[in-house]
Amino acid sequence: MNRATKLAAIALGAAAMAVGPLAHTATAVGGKAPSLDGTFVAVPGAAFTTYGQPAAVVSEGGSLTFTNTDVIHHTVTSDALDPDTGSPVFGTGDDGKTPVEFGQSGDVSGVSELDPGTYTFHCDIHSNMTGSLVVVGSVA
Ligand SMILES: [Cu+2]
Repeated sequence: MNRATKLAAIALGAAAMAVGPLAHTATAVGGKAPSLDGTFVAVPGAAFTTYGQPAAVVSEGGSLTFTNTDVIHHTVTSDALDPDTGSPVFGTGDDGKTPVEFGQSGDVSGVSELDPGTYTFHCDIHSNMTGSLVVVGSVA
């Protein structure tokens, strides 16, 4: 290895070290998925198939809005019930099973209180409508 090659190799090594931590940071930021909160949609014909998307994804502490673009009303209602109140752990409206009229949107209450994990839900009116809510924790 001549002197020029040796210098080039050293420079390459330094460049790799400089890029390494930056790339790692970019990956970590991307992996955090910080802005998953959003909307879960029921599409036209949902009552006869499913909600039209299999899962809603929110970040821990985030919120979820249910948008009903079907032609009849639906709820998002957790399968799990609060052992103290007997009410859904999360769902549309204050009682967790308030129908969202077609063409309307409604908040899904209780979502911000959930620990990271996967939770199943259904439509309180159409039991064939089922879906999952994935709550993603932050990557420390
Ligand atoms: Cu429904």
